Order: sequence, then C-alpha cells, then structure tokens
Amino acid sequence: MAATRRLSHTVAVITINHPPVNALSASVRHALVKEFGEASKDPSVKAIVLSGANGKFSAGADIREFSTSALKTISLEDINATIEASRKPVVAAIEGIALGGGFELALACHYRVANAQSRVGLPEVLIGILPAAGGTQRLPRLIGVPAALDVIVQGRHVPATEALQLGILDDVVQGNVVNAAIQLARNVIGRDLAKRRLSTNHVPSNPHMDSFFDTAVDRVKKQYRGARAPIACIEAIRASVQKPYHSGLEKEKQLFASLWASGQPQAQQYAFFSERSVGKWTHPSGGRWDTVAPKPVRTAAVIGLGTMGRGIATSLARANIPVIALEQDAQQLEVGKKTVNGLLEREADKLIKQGLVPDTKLASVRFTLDFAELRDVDFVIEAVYENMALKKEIFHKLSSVCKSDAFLCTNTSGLDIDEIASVTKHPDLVIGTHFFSPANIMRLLEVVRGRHTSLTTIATAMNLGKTLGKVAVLVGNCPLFVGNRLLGPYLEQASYLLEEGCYPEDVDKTLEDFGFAMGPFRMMDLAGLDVGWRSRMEKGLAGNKVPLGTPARQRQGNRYSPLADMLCEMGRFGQKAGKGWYQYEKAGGRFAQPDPWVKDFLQKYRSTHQIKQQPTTPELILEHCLYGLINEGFRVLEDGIASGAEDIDVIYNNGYGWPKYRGGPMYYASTVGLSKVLDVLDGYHKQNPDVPSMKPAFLLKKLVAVGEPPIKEWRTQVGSFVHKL
Ligand code: 3H9
Repeated sequence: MAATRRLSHTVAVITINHPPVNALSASVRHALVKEFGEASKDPSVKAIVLSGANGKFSAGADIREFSTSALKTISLEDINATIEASRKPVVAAIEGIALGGGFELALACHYRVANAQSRVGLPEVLIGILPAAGGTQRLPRLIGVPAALDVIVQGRHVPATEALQLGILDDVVQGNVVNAAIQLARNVIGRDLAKRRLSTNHVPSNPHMDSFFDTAVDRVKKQYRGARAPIACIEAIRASVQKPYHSGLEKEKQLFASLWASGQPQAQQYAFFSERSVGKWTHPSGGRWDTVAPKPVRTAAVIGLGTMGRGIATSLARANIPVIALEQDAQQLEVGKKTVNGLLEREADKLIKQGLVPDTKLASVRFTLDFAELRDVDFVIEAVYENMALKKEIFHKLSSVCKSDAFLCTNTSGLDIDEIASVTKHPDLVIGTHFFSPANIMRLLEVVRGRHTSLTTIATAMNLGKTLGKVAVLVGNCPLFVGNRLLGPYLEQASYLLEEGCYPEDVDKTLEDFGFAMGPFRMMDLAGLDVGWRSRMEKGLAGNKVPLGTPARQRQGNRYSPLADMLCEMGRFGQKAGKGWYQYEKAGGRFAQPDPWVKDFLQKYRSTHQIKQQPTTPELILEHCLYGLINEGFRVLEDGIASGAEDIDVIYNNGYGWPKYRGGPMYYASTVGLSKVLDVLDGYHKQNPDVPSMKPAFLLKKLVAVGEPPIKEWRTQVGSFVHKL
C-alpha cells in the first residue's frame, strides 16, 4: 500500500509508504486521494495527520515520472488544494525530509510539526525545474518574499530549527513526531482555519518589490550562468506578489513547461541519477558494489598538513571520524594545526546556527610529528605534495608502523598507485583518493583502484567518500586519472587558439558563456602555471629541451605550444605572481584584467613564426576545446578507466565547473549528436595530423556506426566494444 490510514481516537493518521524516499508517484497520489477522501467523510474523524513511513515524510515528486505520462494522472496541486480546503484540521508530521512536492504537500496542511533532525526545502531548482505544486505561491505567503526567495532559488535543505525560526514550522519536537502531531491536531479541533489556508493570504509586499526581483535576477544570471531554473523560480515568486493565487499557479505551470522545453531539466535529472549510479560501481573483474561490505572507519590519519591535508582532516572531523594529523616538520605542524582548528571552529559555528548541535558533533583532530601514533588507525590518507620518491618513502614507513589491516591511501592527482603500493606489505589495501581543492568544500572524489586493490578496500574508500558527503567516483589507474586526463586536450586546444589569433579573454568568455564557472586561462592562472611547467620540464617537454618559442609547425613530431612555458620563463605564474595570462591588482589578487603585455607578446610570437591568423568564432572555440575533451572521454571508456559515460559526467559536473544544466561532457556530446562530434574531429585531424588528441576515438566511431544509441545504453555498448578490442 502506497499510503495507509489508522485512527488514533478522533485523529486519522495517513502514512505515505513508498520506499526508499516516499516519492509522490502516481500510486502514492492515488492512495492519498483515497485515504484523505475517506478520512474526510468519516464522521468519527475530527482531524487528520499526514506522515511518512520509515523516518521520511517525502522527497517530493517521483523524478523518474517527469518524462512519462504518469505525471498527468492526479495532479499534486489538486491534492494540495483539497487538503487545504478541508474543514477538518490537517497537521503534517515531518520526520527526516520534506522536500520538493513533499514540502509543498506539508505547506498545504494547516499546521506543520517536525522532529529536530528533519530538513525541509524546495530543491527543484537543482534538478532544473521550479516547485510546481504551489510551492512558489504558498511559501512567500507564509514567510515573506526575501526568505522564500532564498530557500527556493538556492534549493536549500532548511534544518528544522531554522525552519521554526522562519515561521515554516509550528513546532519542533525531540521525540515521536507523529504523537506530537496527533496532540497538536486534537488541540486545534474546532478552530477557525481560514488564516491557516495559505492560498487565501496576501504576500507581504512593498513599493520596491519590482527592483528587488530585478536585482535578484541579475544576481542569479551572474551566479548560475545560463541556468534557466533559478530565473524561473524568481519569476514565479514575483507572480505571487503581483497576481492572485490561482493566476500565480498558472504562471508556475507555464514556467515549468518552458523550462522542460529548454532541455535543461533533462540534463540536470540525468546528472542527479548519474550521481547516484556512480555509487554502484562495478570492478573490471566483475566484482560489484553490493557483493562486498565496506569495513568501518572508526579512526583516520592524515599525513601532510598542506592545503589538501588540512581540508581532508577537516572533512573527516566533520563526519565525526577522529583524526590524527601528522607532519614531518614542527613548524609546518603548528601552521597546519592553527588552520585546521580555525576551519573546525567555523564548522562548529555553522552547526550551532543550523540548530544541529548537540545531535551532530565534530570529531577531534590530534596533531603529531610521530609516525608511531598511527599504529592503531583504520584508514590513513597521505596528502604530501606530488613527489613519487617522497610518497614511496612514506608508504614504506606506514607499512611497517600501521596495523596489518589498515587501509593506506594516497591523495594524488595523477601519480601511479601501483608504484606507490609496490613498497608496501599489503598492496591490496592501497588505494588512491584524488580530493579536489579545497577538500573540505569540493564534492568530488576520484577513488583510484590499483592493480592489486581489493574489492573491500574499494568498498571502504567509496563508503568513506559518502560518509564525508562527497560524490565518490571509482576510476582506473592511468596518468592523470579521468578528470585531469580529459583536461589535457582541452587546454592544448585553448593554447593553439592563442597561437592562431585568439586572446585569453576571447577563449575564456566563450567557455564561460557556455556555462563553465571559469574559462581555461583564468583557471590556469588560479591553479598556478608553474605546476604544469615543472611537470613538463620533468618530462623533457618544456625548458631547455624545447627551444623557447619554437612553434608547432616548425618542429618534428607532434604539435606542442610553448606559450605557457614562455610565460613561466618570465615568472608569470598566474594569480600568485600577480600576472599570468591576465594581470591582477597585486600578487595573490583575484581580479583578472586582460593584459596589453600578453596581447603584444602573442602578436610578436605570431609574427616571429609567421603564423597566419585564423578566423575564429565562438562556435569554433567550443568545438575545438570541448570535442577534444570529449574525444579523450571516449578513450578513457575504451581503456576501461571509467566504467561509464555517467562517471565522466559526474566528475566534470562536480570537480571541473562544467555547467550541470548541460549534463556533463559525454551527455553534451549526445545532445550535439555523436556524428557531428565525429565529423568535426575527423576534419580537424585530417588538417592537423600532428595533433593526435583530436584523432577520433575508436569507440566514438563505433557508436556512430551502430546508430548512436542513447547515453543510457552506452555502458553496455562500451562493455561489448571493449571486449572486442
Ligand atoms: C518535485 O517535487 C516537483 C514538484 O514541485 C512538482 C511536481 C508537479 N524521485 O540520494 P539517495 C531515489 S521534484 C525519485 O541515494 P540519500 C534515488 O534515486 C523532486 N527517486 O539517498 C535513490 O534511488 P536508488 C524534488 C528519488 O539518503 C534513492 O531514492 N525533490 C527521489 O543520500 C535514495 O536516494 C528532490 O529534488 C525522487 N524525488 O538522499 C529531492 N529522491 O536507490 C531529491 C531520491 O535506485 N532527492 N530518489 O539509486 C534527494 O535530494 C536525496 O535523494 C534525498 C535522500 C535527500 C531525498
């Protein structure tokens, strides 16, 4: 039964029961109509309580129904209207979550009571839509426009204590919320419900409301470049002020339809389900996520308190895992300790503000210089800088100091996990974790399996990722793993575009207009140009071995752009130096300004090497940079480094500033059409045979040859191609 009803004295308790999250699918809506209708008619029932089974009120509409006709059977707003109009008081008993349509259902009730651990919110914007069952009209009527705008446009999950302060809830209780709701329902029997029917209230307004909304639109246009849902949310709330309730509802419906037609919700919902599917990893050996249990991580250690180590230690403590933080240098330890303690204080303040204390606690971090203190920890994360010799020395030490079943993990953005594991006694317990900076904020975690990594080690690292609130994606061990590997051709193309006539700001603007948080040149300036330069020198690509400024076409072999190396030779390392591809107000400054020096430098470079300027359009810039990246994505799939297109997309959506409303690079390729991507790559490669990264991948050609199956089917298709390779 999707919903059940029982009687508690004179109160009918209707419980939604649709695991795992009580999504309001068609069967639930049918059941609600039936149970509510019967409770309304039953003369022995004087009040009604609405609740959810298994500790959750409801996660809202069933997202999988959006692309089916099921959504059309019994609208949620009709149910809400019936509940609100009820002459018997209706109380929502909120446990766990009341999100999206689930919260809209609660808003239609006359009273709302929640337990202290619960969260309410309208996160529709995060899946590309807007609340479309009256949420944008009822919430402003309940808590006013500014607060409603904040909750709806951010898609925030509002903790119960804050929701009480905002006036969303009537009560927050520590114990059994259904009992509390029954008690409240009894107390209000016979009361006048007119003021509790939100649709009949006015939205508090003032003469400056219109400019308030205009400012909000400008702000979200900047913040969520190209995303339509946040703007639609604001327009719907604007309608709640300007129009009567039912006209506001109409506006909500129209906005929903136009968003759907834009294709953005489909991309964001693909991204939503992809994030869930990557947690269900499979191993090339056939090992599956659900056949192995993760080991508990009761204590952890972090080695190295640089930027990464500090963020990782903070993440672990926030997840209530006690940490031992180790540095090899006393001064570094002091600096690290100060920073981590500062970060933890901020985390503690946040918890207090959200009313989550004392239920949510931060674990302790102990600081040490002594490896012997790591002898009992369950999970060690080494986070020293990227140097193979140093990492091997540490792993050798860990292998003799730590208990024999401790998991040993290296935080690296591209070093060989197998080589690191080779110096340990138990390579099966060694795994890579590529955190993204700042590690206490960024959601992405690439979990890198080595040749000997056991399924239990993978399960434990993946589970730890989830505990830390990360999106953990399992990837194979190859230079640069997945995210950074795809970045190679993207940056390479960006550099070639400069050789051929573009300026950094042209390329950045095009990619930022596409929706990237940051264009490639601003990103390189932020990360520091010297990092890549040093690694290219190690590989013999940059520096003395390549004559400075030798352009592509005059060299033997593959094309290579020396522009970034030339900037580094001149100390232009990016933001930290106050100059790189742009100029900044000072060293460490953040405001990138186009630099006349760079313009002059590029012009001289082109004329010295007689490079003819090519006409460029934004479309061309996008094709070159993005198709190169996508092509590498297909190669990663061919190599079995990522197990599906979804994995690559999750990595780009969460770690590389890819606009989620475009689904991720592989999803984007599917919307552009694989044959178009193939044609462009093919044409480019024929003209530029010295750029191997643009040679169309075998898998891309195969997918086009079999008629471009939908992305959902790529995983199986990829499997069969790889077997045949
Ligand atoms: C809406 O309400 C529109 C209305 O305004 C208007 C309608 C006309 N539907 O995340 P988890 C699945 S739009 C279908 O791993 P957690 C999820 O795929 C909706 N399925 O657990 C997974 O399935 P599986 C607005 C859903 O504990 C399983 O549940 N609401 C839905 O880490 C467990 O999920 C939202 O946007 C759904 N609504 O987090 C809320 N939600 O096991 C979206 C979840 O097969 N949901 N599933 O992989 C969330 O934010 C999180 O899932 C939640 C639980 C916080 C609920």
